[in-house]
Amino acid sequence: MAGSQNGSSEGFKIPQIKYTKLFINGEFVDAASGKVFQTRDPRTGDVIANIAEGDKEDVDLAVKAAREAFDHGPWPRMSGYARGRILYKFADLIEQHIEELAALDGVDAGKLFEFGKEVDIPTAVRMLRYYASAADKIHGETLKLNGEYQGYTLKEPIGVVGAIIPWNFPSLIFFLKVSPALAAGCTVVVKPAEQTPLSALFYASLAKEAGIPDGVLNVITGFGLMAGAALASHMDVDDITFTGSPEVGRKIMAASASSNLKTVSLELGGKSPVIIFDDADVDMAVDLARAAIFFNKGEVCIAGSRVYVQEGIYDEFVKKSIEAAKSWVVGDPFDPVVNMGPQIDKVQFERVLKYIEYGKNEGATLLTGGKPCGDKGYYIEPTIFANVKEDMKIAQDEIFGPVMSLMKFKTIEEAIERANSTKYGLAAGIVTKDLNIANRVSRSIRAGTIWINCYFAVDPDAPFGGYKMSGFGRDQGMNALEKYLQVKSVITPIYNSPW
Ligand code: TXE
Repeated sequence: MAGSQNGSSEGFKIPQIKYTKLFINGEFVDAASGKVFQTRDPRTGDVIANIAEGDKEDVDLAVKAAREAFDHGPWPRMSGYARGRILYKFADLIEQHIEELAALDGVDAGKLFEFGKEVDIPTAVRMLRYYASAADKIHGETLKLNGEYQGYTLKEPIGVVGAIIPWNFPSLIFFLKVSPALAAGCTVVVKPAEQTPLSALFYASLAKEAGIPDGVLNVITGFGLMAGAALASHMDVDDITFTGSPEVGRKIMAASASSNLKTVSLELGGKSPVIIFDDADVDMAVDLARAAIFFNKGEVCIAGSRVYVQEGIYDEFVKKSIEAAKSWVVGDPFDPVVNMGPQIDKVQFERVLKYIEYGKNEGATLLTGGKPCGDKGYYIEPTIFANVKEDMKIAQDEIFGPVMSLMKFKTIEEAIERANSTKYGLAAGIVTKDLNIANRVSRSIRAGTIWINCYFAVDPDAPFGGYKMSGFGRDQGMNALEKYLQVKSVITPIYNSPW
């Protein structure tokens, strides 16, 4: 194992933790109960900081501030251009603090520091600028209508948005949700995951510095069962946008149904197939498949966790994939030679190891990995199973860890059928030089994103979301802006009023 697991990597100083309190109405405040919880470093399991534990009472205060800012404040009323300028400033400030932010996600989530600095947070910044530039381009339609009337539609911000986000991309998913909502003119209450509160609080302070008015962006740190549930069932929240597990997704829908029928959009993970055809360049396919599952320690909703390889290249692919997995360096995420840090916490670490046991017990062949590594922290070896059958748990459930399930197929029809044989439909990868195969397969896979000869090509302009139980609604692209807008029809007589 490369890299040190002892606190900071050589020469790297973990930043001081400046923000640990709830952010309500433009101020950092203690939880009403005075309670705190601990956020931990997955490299060691040690406590990083005590964080205010928000509860129903704090959610009520944050929603009240967001409601007031929406109903009476300047944010939804100012021009889209003015909102966009403030969001651009917000983006500039994030760039000025990029090292510190990448370090916070590194220590809180075990994410690669270099990747955070070079890709993850820059993508979050792009997301913010993408929607900043859209804020003054929100248009309705002109309606000719029949008879004596004509009309137009107005797009209006939906109101107070609750954003409940997970821990695997604390920065990117924060901005995936917050950027379009703010650009639309909404006010927002964010509930970050309890595992990763640090960067979200930092973003709250930068939002204030950028000039986002008080009450427009609030952050309530705390647990899902308390703070998250209170947000989902709040009578004054107009919309909930959620990324997380299907189990919690169901609870959020139920909370909406039994409260005020707020709109809901859900991104609930996946079990995405990567389908590699005989004509593929094997070395390229091995590289792609390795990154598709082991990137971010497999804690990625779009991880390519099922790899289908056509029989002609299967044996070569297997041999090379074992070598590739063995050369994927596990260690301290602050060490630049490292490819993969620790799993987020003890719960996920044990969950992944449990799935590895299921794989062995259900008769899959463990080709490489399968064990924890290091003497502390939550590190797991890059793991590959072969001879995986569709009905095994490791082929059906989202493991959310560095575990690849390899399967052999003969025909295109078989690949399509097997690729579609899970309850999920978030993403898929296809590797082939044959355009006809690529076209046919991409139209036959029931998933929200298809990558042909690439993977993880995420762009703010490409709508992102799931089919089937991967959820509904889209993040990214103009589709996401629409989620946070209401459409109002305004109708008027052309000549004389009938009344
Ligand atoms: O998710 P949860 P967990 C999947 C992945 C992972 C599994 C469990 O397979 O192994 O889910 O992870 C908040 N009301 N994904 O337990 O619980 C919670 O505080 C309202 C896929 O961490 O869904 C956090 O902020 N909110 C995924 C957020 O929901 C509640 C990313 C996600 O946590 C709540 C993460 C409740 N009752 C996990 N309970 C993806 N799609 O990328 C919890 N929360």
